Amino acid sequence: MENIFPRWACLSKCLLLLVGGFLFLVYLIPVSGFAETSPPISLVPDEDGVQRITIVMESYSFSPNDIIIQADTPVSIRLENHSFLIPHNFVIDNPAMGLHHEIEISAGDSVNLQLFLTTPGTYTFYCDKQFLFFPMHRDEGMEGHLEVR
Ligand SMILES: [Cu+2]
Repeated sequence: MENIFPRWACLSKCLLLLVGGFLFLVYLIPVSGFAETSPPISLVPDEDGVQRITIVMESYSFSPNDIIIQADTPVSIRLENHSFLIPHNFVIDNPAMGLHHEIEISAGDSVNLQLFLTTPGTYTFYCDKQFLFFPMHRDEGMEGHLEVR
């Protein structure tokens, strides 16, 4: 009678190696975005009165992540996820201002967000994605600020 267990043991080791290698490549190598802060960018409205900005999302950063906008002026934010395989989101949450957006952006995808902020102040945005036991993306550096003046 043939013993099938040694073959199964080999297969499970190969699987473990594949999954481990995948996690290592995707989650542990791209840590370059950690705690980096880009210089603040001041938005100027286009001819149609809309302030426009593109924010690039990578593992694990928003670029730019410090954006100064004008109050009482529409803002159009294009969110581009440049990550390989990793989904991100854009969360901006300020209940006192009635402001809450949580937008999912798949890897390689982009989404447009329209905002109209009337109250000056600093609004924090972040990505709250988390995979298994790994840290939340926000804690890896995916956090930024909209400063409304
Ligand atoms: Cu993320």
